[in-house]
Order: sequence, then C-alpha cells, then structure tokens
Amino acid sequence: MIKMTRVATVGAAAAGLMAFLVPNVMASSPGQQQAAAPAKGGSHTKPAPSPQTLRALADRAGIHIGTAVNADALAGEPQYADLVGAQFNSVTPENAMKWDAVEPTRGTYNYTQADQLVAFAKAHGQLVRGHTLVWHNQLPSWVTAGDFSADELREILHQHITAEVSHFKGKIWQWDVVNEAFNEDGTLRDSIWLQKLGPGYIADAFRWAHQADPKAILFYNDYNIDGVNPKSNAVYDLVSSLRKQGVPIQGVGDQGHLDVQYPAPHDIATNLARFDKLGVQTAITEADVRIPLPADNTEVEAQNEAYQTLLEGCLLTKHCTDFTVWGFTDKYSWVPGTFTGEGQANIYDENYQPKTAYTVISQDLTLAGR
Ligand code: 9MR
Repeated sequence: MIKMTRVATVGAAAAGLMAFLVPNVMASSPGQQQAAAPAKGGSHTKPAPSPQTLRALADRAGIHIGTAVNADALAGEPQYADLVGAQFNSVTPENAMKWDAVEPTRGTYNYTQADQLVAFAKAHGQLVRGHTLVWHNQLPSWVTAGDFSADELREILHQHITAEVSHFKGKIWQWDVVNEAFNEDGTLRDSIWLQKLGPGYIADAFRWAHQADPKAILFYNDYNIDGVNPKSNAVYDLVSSLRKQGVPIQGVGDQGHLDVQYPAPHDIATNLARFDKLGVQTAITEADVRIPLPADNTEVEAQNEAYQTLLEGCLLTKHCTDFTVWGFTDKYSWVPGTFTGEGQANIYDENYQPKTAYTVISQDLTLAGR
C-alpha cells in the first residue's frame, strides 16, 4: 500500500511538478531554514522545525537513498562522514570493493577500507550496496597481463567472487555482480572476460556470487540504460534469458550518469516497468548530472530537472528500491577528471552546502511520502 500511495502521488504530481518546483527552488537557498512564523496573538515564536534529512524523507516514501562513499574522505573528514551518516540510509563504496583494491596481488586480499565502510554503515543503520565483482576496469595487472588460459582465468574469477562475497556474507544488501558488460549498440563489450571466457561468464558470475551469499540481492549494473534504447533492450533480453534459465539475478542497476548537454530520458519509468514485470528489482545506482563550466542558471535548472527525472522514474516503479547518488559533494567527484571542463555534478557543493538539486530531491521525496 505504501508503494501504491507513493506511485499515485508522484504520478499525479509528476506532470505539473516541474512547472512550479524549479522556479520555487531557484528562488531560495537550500541551506536556509524557513523563518519561524510568529505565534498568533503573542510574543512567543515557534522554533523553526529542523529540516528533514533525505533519509527520513526516503523512509516515508518507501525507498532507500544512497551515496557512493570515498574511503579517504570518510576516514579523514568529519564533515563528510557526518553528512554520509545523517543524510543517507544506503552506501556504496566508490572504489574500495573493486578488484584492484581488494586483491592487488593474486590471493592476497585487503579489505581494510571496505570493512571500514561496512562498519560505518552498521553504526549508522545503513544498507550496503557491494560494487563491483566483474568489470573490465580497475583490474589489477596480474589479471590483465597474466596471459592465462580460459580455464585458469575462469578459476581466477570464480576464486575472486567466492572470496570477496564470502568475506562480506550477510553484510551486503545488493551486489553489483556484473558491471557495464554491454556496448551502446547492445552488443557485448569486448572485455577480457568476453574474449577469454565467452558470454557464459555472466551467468557463471551470478551463480558463484549466489553460492557464496544466498541472501544478497544480485544486480546487473550499467550506464546509458535509463530509457528504452538498444543497450537497455540488450540488458532486458539478458535478464529475461538468465531468469528463464534459473540464473540467480534479482536486480538491474541503472547508473544514471547524466549531462545537461543532452536531454534527460523521459521514459525511465517505462523502461524500469518492464524489468518489474520480469520479477527483478531496479535501482538508480550512480546518479549525477554534470555541467559544462562555468554553469549558468539554465544549466542548473536543467540539472535539477535531470535529478528529478531520475528520481521520479524510480519512485514511479514499484520495485525500484534505491536512489543512489555517485558521491554527494562536488569536492570528491570523478567528473572533472574524466570530462574536461565539466563538473558541479553533485547535490552538495565543494563546501558541503546543499545545492538546489538537493532541494528538488527532498521535495520529490516529501511528495512521494504523503
Ligand atoms: O568514481 C569512480 C572513480 O573514482 C574511479 O577512478 C573510476 C575508475 O574507472 O570509477 C568511478 O566509478 C565508476 C563506477 O565504478 C562504475 N560506473 C561509472 C563510475 C564513474 O566512472
């Protein structure tokens, strides 16, 4: 019933929402509290209510709100850690669970930073999204340059998945088991895994992860699969075929890395709905919206709208369980290092001040929770 309320409310609100929401938030600073209204007929004033945190609003809306977490900032900056703990009820290690971080040399595992995040999450009542087991990036050179036979590499992958998932058994809510296996045209990416193991590596990875932690919810995760397009069609076909074969895949992560230079896809809910029908969960797993710098007001409005489009796509989808931003502050964003001249992609600025994107997200969550 909670979900029905959430869907009906946002559905009704979605069409008209942008018309009033963006002008509203552009006119006020998200960091400001509302001035307290004077109490009727007296000199006492009511204290302004504390602004609601995103996680409190998300709880009421029946969804999780997450952030990717930079391990060094979490350990070294109290202000960063305070906001992660206060605002989010789900966390994803930005890099600390990737292969090069946990198994830099063969058979030698280092879980220090990942364990720290898992402990932080437990202390703050947060769920953890594990990210990621099988990817073509951030592989240690002993894997990529090892010149292994297919059988050896299959066993290496099996070992890695089994060791890592077993280490975190019972502590991970959702695992991104396979990440970014498709090209934009829907063909499989020509990664070391496809080249050496053939397409069956995907089913194998899900089976091995399930054996190591049968209760973790296992996701396929990719970017540019927000709307219906050749790539999301290929993901749909993959998930459909794996489910028919009884492969344990239970979720699809739509990363949601957007850029204001391109229109935000407006068929996210339509796209996610078809995964609902396949019986898998969905999540927005890595939302951010980059802007060519310097940003002008129109671009900031477009960024707000893009965040809303992603969030509303999730809120409108019955089994969309989580909306995660890929880092919450512009201080630690992957964007400037990858897209020259672009940035300001997150919902807090570099000085930890919430931006208007933060406000539109909190307003949408408020509406969805009514
Ligand atoms: O944010 C991550 C950045 O710190 C790393 O340098 C980068 C390496 O490829 O990976 C970034 O995170 C990626 C995520 O793991 C998968 N989807 C795309 C993300 C942005 O590149």
